[in-house]
Amino acid sequence: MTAATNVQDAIDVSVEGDTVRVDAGTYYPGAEIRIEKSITLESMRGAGITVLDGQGEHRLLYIFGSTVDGFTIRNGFADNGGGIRCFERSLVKNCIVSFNTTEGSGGGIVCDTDDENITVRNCIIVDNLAERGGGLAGFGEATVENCVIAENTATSFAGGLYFIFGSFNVRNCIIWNNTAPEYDNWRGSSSIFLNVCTIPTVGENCVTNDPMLDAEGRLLAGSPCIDAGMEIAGLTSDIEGTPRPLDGDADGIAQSDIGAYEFVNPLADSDGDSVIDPSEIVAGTDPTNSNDWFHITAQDGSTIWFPSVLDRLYTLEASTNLVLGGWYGITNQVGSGAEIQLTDPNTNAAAFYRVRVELF
Ligand SMILES: [Ca+2]
Ligand SMILES: [Ca+2]
Ligand SMILES: [Ca+2]
Ligand SMILES: [Ca+2]
Repeated sequence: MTAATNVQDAIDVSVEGDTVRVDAGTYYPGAEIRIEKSITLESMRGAGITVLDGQGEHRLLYIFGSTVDGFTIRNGFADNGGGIRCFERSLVKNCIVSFNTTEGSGGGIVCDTDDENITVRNCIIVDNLAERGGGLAGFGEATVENCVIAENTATSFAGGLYFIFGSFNVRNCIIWNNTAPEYDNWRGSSSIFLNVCTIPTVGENCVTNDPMLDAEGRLLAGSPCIDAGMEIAGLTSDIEGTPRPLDGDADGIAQSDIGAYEFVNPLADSDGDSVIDPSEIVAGTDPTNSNDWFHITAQDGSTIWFPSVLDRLYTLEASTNLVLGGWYGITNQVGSGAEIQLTDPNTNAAAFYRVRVELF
């Protein structure tokens, strides 16, 4: 899809169980996008480069019973839920929700349900504005997990998070540096808070020290949120798709982080397969699975085979003398997700081969 109006058109012609995929780009839908059936709306390239912009004129998403995955939702405006209004059986994940405004509740997101099956997961919710609940507000019940809710403002109370009635599960979230005349970060006494980083302290395993976030909401080295989260069934990756849990403090024990991004320690080998986490992430292998690492799978003379993933460049290199060193590039190919076969056309001299993989 390339044209903004096509997002709603594609949703309208989809049927239950479909996935509507949106290419990278900035879209100005011109009106609220409505999804009122069980489909998934997902970006192909992630929230960083796939933007829905309301230009300060309308809400971006009204969702009922559907999944939204991987968008930046910004500059929305509405009476409640400036960026997103979601109802039961909705899942919002891997989104960046920013610069949305409401004169009511929930500057970024409002959750509106009587039963606990709205989930907001791995989202960065920052710089939103409301009268109550600058970042997120909820009526009823929902789960908010591994989100960063920071730098939001409310003009009345609850700058970050506000639960109006009912009970919310809040876990592995950072609720920090929000502002309001009353209750800067959160208000919602009947909710269950587990492994949250906020002040004042609340629930179990609360972290009240500065989470040490960078401008994008990532954890900086030394953050008290690294390896301080609880493990949540089915939550096995972060906002960018980096697998969880990783051993962020390199103490030999992998544990999920609090927040939307899993911290990658430059020295850690979380799964013990002898390939460090940053190298596995570059190669596109799973740093939480010791049976998965990048390697050549077959060789026949000067031809070698190996699996590939998207957005990587694979270069076949050769050396004729391992003692004296000197590797030189033979040929390369961009990953497709399928197995790649590369051949050294010079079959005259005996050679050693290796494959270099880098982000492309
Ligand atoms: Ca650890
Ligand atoms: Ca971790
Ligand atoms: Ca490893
Ligand atoms: Ca691995």
